[in-house]
Amino acid sequence: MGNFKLTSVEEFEAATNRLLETGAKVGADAWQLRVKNQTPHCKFGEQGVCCRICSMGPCRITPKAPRGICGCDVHGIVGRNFLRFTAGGSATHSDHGREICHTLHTVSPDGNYKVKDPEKLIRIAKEWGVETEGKDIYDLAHEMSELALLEYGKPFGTQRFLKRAPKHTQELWAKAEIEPRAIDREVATALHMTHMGCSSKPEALIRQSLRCGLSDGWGGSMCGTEFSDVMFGTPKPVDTEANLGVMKEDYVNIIVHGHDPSLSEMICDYCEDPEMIALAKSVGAKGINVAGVCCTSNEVAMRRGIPMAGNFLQQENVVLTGACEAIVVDVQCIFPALGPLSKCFHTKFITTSPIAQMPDSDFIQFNAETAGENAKLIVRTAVENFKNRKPELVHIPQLKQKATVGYSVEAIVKTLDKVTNSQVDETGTTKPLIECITSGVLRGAVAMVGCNNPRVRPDSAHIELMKKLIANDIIVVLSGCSAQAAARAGLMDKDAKELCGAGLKRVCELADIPPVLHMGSCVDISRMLILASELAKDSGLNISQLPLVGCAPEWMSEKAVSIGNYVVSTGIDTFLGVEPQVTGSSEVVGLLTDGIRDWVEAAYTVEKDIDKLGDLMIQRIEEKRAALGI
Ligand code: MSK
Repeated sequence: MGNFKLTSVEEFEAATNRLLETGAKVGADAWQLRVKNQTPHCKFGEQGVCCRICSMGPCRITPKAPRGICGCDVHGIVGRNFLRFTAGGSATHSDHGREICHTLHTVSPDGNYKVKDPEKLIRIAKEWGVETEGKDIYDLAHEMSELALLEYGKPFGTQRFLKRAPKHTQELWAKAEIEPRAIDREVATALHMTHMGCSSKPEALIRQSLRCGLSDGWGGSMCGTEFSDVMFGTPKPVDTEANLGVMKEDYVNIIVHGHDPSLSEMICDYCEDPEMIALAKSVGAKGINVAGVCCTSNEVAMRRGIPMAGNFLQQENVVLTGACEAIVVDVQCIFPALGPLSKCFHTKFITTSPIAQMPDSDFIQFNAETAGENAKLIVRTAVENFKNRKPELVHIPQLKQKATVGYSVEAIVKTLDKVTNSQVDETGTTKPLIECITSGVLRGAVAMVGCNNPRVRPDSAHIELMKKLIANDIIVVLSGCSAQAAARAGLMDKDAKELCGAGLKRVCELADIPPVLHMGSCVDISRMLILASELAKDSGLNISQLPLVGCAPEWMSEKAVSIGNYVVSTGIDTFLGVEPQVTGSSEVVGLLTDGIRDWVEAAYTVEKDIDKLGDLMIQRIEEKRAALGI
C-alpha cells in the first residue's frame, strides 16, 4: 500500500476556500455565493406544483387552490412537469448522440476523423443486419451513420438497439407499451402530451417519462457512445491523474469542458503539435498542458489518459487558479458564470457550439468539416494568452491522485476474465464476474452516476457511499461526475484495494483493477445497460434479479432524470440522494417509488441521509441474493 492515502472532502474544501480568497480579491462571483442568494428555494418549484404551461397562469397548487385554472389537479401538474424534465434530458443526451452520428458521416482515411475501431463498427453493422463483406470500412461508416441518424426520426418501428436487451426485458417493455420509437418522436410526444389540454393522468405521464428515458439510454446515448468508440477508440485501462494539482504552473493550461469528444479529441491532437509546442516555448512556457472538467474530461481521460482537473462544481475553480489560459467548452453543464469569472482573470472562455452560446465568451465555431483548423486556432489563442497571466493571482492547489480509467464493457470483460481463467478468452463473457458474485466473493454491484449538487456537500455523498460499498465487497462502476469524485479522492488508484472487504480486495489483486471502475461520461451509462444485459444473458437471470442497483446521490440535471428513467425501466432499482421535484403529488411519488415496479420490475428509492441510502442499497442487494439463494 505504501504511502497511499485518500484525499478527503475537507482537503477538497480547503483548496476551494483558498481559491475563493483569490476570487474575492478580484471581485469574482462564485456558486457558493449564489447558492446563498437563492435559498431558501421556492417551495412550489421544489414540490413540482407550479404550472407554467399556458399563459392563463402560472398556477400554483395549495390546499386552498387545489386545481389550476384549467382544472388540472396537483397530480397532473406534477406528472407533466416530471415528463417535461425527462424530455429535456433525453433531448440533450440524444442530440449529443446525433452530433456524433453526423461526425461519423465525415470520416475519411485522410480527414479530421477516422475509424479507429473498425471491429466495433463491423460488429454493430452485423447487429443491424447491414452487409459488411467486401465493403470499404469508410463506406460502411457512412452507411451506418445514415442508419443511425434515421433512428432519430424513422416513421415506423422501435429503436434498433433494444434488441441488445434480454428477451424478458424486451417483453416487459412491449407489455407496458414503453418501447421507444424514433428518438425525436418520444421527445415530441412528451411535449405534446404535456401541452395545455392534453394528458393530466399521472399514469400516462409517467409511462411516457419511462419511454422517453428509454429512447435516450437505448437510443440516442447508445448511438453517442458506440459511434464515439468507432471514431476515437473503445476505451481500455489507462493511467491518469485527477484533481486541480494536474494543472501546471509553468505550462500553458488548456481546460476542455462539456461533453462532446469531437472537439476535445482534436484539441488534444493540436496540443501535441510541434508547431504549437514551439509557440508555447516562444512565449515562455515549458509546453502545453491539457486537462478536463466534467464529461469531456471523462471522454479524453478514458481514451488518452488526459488528466481530470475536476467535476461539475469545480469548473469555476480551474479559472480561480489564475493559471488557466483557456477554458474551451462544447455543450452541457457549463456555468454561464464562466463568462464574467474569466473576465476577472486573463482566462479566455471559448465557446464553440451554436447549442451553447454564452455572454462574455469568445465564440470560435467548431465544425466537423473544419475541425483541424478550428482546434488549431483555439490552441493558438490559448498559447498566445500565456503572456497575459497575472503571476500574483496564480495558485494551483497541490492536490492530485493517481487513477486508472477506461473500463468499457469490452475492457471489463477482458480484465475480469483474468480472475478465473489463466487463459484470457478473447471473445469474453461476463461469466467470471457472475462467478465472483454467485460465490459471494463479491456481494453485488452498484452503478453510481451523476452530478454534483450544492444541496449535497459536494462529492461527500459519492465518496462516502463508495467507501461503504467497497468495504462491503460491492464493486462499483461509475460514470459522469461521480467518476471524477472517485478519481480525485484516490478511489481509482489500484492501492485503494486496501479499503475493500476481503473478497473485493482479492478480485482487485487478481484482475489488477481499482475497486471502483470508470465507465465514462454521462452518455456512457449506456455501457452500463449493456453490461447489465450481458450479465443477465450469461447468467440466465432477468436483469431485475441480479444483485445490482443504480445510484445517483448528487444528481442535478434533466439528463440525470432521463437516465434514472431508463435505468429503472431496464429493471435496475435506482437510489437517489436528491429528491426529484415531484413531492407535491402522492400519486406521482407512489408510481415512481412503487407503481412502476409492476411494469418494469424496478423502482426508485429516495433517501437524503447518505448513510441510510448506502444501507438501503446493501439491503436491496442482499434481498436479491437471498431471493436467488446465493
Ligand atoms: S457532466 S450531467 S454534471 S454527471 Fe456529464 Fe457531470 Fe451531471 Fe453534467
